[in-house]
Amino acid sequence: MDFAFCWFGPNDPVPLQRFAQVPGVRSVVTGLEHVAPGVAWTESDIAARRALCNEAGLEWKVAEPVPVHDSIKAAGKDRDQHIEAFAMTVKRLGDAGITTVCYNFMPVFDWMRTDYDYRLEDGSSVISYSQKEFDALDLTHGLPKRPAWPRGFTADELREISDTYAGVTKEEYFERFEYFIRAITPAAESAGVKLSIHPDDPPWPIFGLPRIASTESEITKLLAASDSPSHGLTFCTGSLAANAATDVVGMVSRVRDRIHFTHLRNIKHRSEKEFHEVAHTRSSGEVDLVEVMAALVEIGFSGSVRPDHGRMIWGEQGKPGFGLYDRALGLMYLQGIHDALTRG
Ligand code: CS2
Ligand code: MN
Repeated sequence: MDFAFCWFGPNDPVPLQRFAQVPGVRSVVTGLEHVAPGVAWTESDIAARRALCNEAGLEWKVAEPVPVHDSIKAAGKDRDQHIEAFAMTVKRLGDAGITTVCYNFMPVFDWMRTDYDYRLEDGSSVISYSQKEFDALDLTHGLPKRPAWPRGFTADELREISDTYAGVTKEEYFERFEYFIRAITPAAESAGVKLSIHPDDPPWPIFGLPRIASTESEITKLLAASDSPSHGLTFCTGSLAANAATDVVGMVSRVRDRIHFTHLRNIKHRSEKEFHEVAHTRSSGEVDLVEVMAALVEIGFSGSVRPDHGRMIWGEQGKPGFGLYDRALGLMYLQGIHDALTRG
């Protein structure tokens, strides 16, 4: 297993070199956040980012996020040209030695929370989602930018989005995914790149838009859309566990070799659709990462592991969910479990 951090590029408050000082970390997960969705990443941009990683003594193994243009998700008339651009990005990443591409197929809105500074008893700050807070959002003046969103949305844009998706059923949206994955897997296979779809976060529809990667059965259906070996899953324990009905540990052995990449993090529910992030340890929350790691070892998972979201602790300021200190604590915990399980 390869233990890594994600880094949001030169604008990330955490200098890349810090990750290299965490024992056992030899690789980094990163993406070209400055390139607009739908524009093919250039060889020179990819080479420049890889050089930054190598200068810090780290290997760039997983590209994340590689955005899927909204026109592909909305089945727009120019979706084929955007699929072509995505294929070009995949090819160029493969040529540069990057072996995994993590993307998501959530319409319009990337992962979302309703509180980005929720305080725990220990005084640390985490990101939290509450359906009550979500339902109370005043959309009359649009929505301001949130972490992971490229921008905010005006009220007119929100109306346009809901018109675009009015009446689009989950089945229809699934067919759009099918169209995309079947078009893109040949390029991924010839580039030697594993595509890794990230589950919905949170794992239910927001703003009335269809979501198709929220439950184990939906993800099983998505994975069956193509039997290409390049089509697989980013096993994100926090996103999956936010739906309390999901048996996250058992799902590892059922999804098995379709797991191309893992995000191992922990959450805690306050009610059915209210949850917040917690430290990675078993006693901190509901996700038993000891059992998840044991299941990953059992299936022989050999891909990359990243600690995904952490708390903001010791007064650190940074991108909500992506502070250095608690992700480093989490990664050491995960490596400790792995070492203990594989010591024989
Ligand atoms: C995270 C995301 O939602 C999640 O579980 O993995 O924050 C992800 O890191 C971002 O969307 C970037 O890919
Ligand atoms: Mn994740």
